[in-house]
Amino acid sequence: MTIQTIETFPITGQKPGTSGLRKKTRVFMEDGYLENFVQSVFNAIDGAKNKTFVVGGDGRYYNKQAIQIILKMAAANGADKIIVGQNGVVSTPAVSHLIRLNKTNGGLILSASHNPGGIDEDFGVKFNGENGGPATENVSDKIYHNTTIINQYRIVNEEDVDLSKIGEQQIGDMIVEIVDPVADYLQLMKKLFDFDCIRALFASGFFLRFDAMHAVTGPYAKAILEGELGAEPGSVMNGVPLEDFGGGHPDPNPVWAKPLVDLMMSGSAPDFGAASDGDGDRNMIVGKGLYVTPSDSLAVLTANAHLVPAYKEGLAGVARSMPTSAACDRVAEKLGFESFETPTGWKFFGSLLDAGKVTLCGEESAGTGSNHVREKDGLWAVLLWLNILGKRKQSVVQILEEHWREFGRNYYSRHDYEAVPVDAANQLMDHVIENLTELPSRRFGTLTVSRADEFSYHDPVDGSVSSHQGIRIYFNGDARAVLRLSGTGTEGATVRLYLEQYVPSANIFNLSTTEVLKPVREAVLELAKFSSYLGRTRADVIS
Ligand code: VG1
Ligand code: CO
Repeated sequence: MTIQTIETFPITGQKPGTSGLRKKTRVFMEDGYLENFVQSVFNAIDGAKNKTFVVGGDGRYYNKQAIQIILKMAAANGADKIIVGQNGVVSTPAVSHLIRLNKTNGGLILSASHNPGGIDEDFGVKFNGENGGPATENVSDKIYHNTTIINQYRIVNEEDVDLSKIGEQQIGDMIVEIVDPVADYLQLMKKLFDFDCIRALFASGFFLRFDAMHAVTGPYAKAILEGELGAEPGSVMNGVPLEDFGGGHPDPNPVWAKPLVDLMMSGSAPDFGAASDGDGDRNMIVGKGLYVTPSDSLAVLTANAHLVPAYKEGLAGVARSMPTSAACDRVAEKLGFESFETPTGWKFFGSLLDAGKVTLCGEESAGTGSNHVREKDGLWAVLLWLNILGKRKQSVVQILEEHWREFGRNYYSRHDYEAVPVDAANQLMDHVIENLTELPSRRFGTLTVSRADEFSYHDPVDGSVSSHQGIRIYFNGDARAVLRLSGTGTEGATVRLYLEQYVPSANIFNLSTTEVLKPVREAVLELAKFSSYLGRTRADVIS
């Protein structure tokens, strides 16, 4: 085995404080770009010598080539063993599980999640630590620092590994173990859920449609839903992972999963519709004629998880990202456990999960998860819903109606303004931040501001503080608007506007979400001067 040490230059593009890198695929294909990031990761954890890692990706364009590079670099850096999913395809939650199950030193995930794939689209890589979750802020900061000073990386000059062949191969002294990406994950799901109950549900004539969006969950959904649980063959649509996801954005929301949502709103709707994203960590849930917002889904799961074997003792607590609606807080309050509000991103949940403070977590962007892994998990959420439906023997609509009758309803919507010039987006945010202290008691349309701040999070476990995590504006009458800039886009800036209005025990079919949210939308558009900074008030994607 010949180890080469290649001279290189620092790379740009990683956002400080993030455990990963997301860029155009062609940038990743430039000489040394991926290599510099991977070497920076190894350097950040005191090297790879005698360590074991998991490597897998969502199957997008450049996945396989990137894996070969990582394997050769791991060998050159002295790693003992790398566990790789067959053909290099492993969902993010399954990587998290493999890291934990095999007690490895972490894992590298190749994905740009919900961003489109292809040579002219996006690629990404992120590092997860030994708890299976996104690297801690400390490690992320080191990775970032390393990318700015790197001057060499190590790689071996060896043949490619055959990623299609299950079993052990070797690069020099390093073992490469190719595993079935679904098998261990399936075993975990069997432990958590009552598969007989879900089987009985399908046997009773219950129909489901799962849209894998040509992304990583296809093989998992087919094996588990159709294979193990007896859903009709064909229940999984777009089940073959494609390098460009069939040209779409593998983002499970009413815009990008429109065909599924249209089917669910039609006369021939099956009983249950669900979709997952590029790397399989998110989920969208749709009932017959009813789109379930991710915030409501988290609240319903929080209220019903005890019906399922894994959570029968009840929950330690629940956590939601700040922009997620307060619906789950109401459930936690009633059931008598704590609820936490964290910044966007899964790493903050990891610390609460590790400390046993929460059992379930979720984000408004359709990420839901629990203490079974340290990532959000799309298929897990679908199975949890199915198990609850099987137990309660009610439809999604009935369950939501009962939920809202009991807890009231948090009407909710997210409006994304995409590919905005970076300067314009920053000016809009800065303008609101500069005026925050003057906002309370000011009136915008029919609403009066009661409180406004910039969200800052104090981690109750490790005491770390994360500031500037988005703007919260509360209005009298239980309304809230949140403004933040996306950290995952690769073109210009994306301004995310999150709208919420609580209505006690609302009759769900009498009020439209657009109507209910109109006052808060108009108030925040005026207050943040959307038309002057962005030249428009219409959002590109509403979910
Ligand atoms: C988006 C979502 C956020 C999620 C993040 C990563 O981030 O809004 O809730 O945690 O994607 O999800 P942002 O910064 O663009 O709003 V994924 O599926 O890429 O792992
Ligand atoms: Co994802």
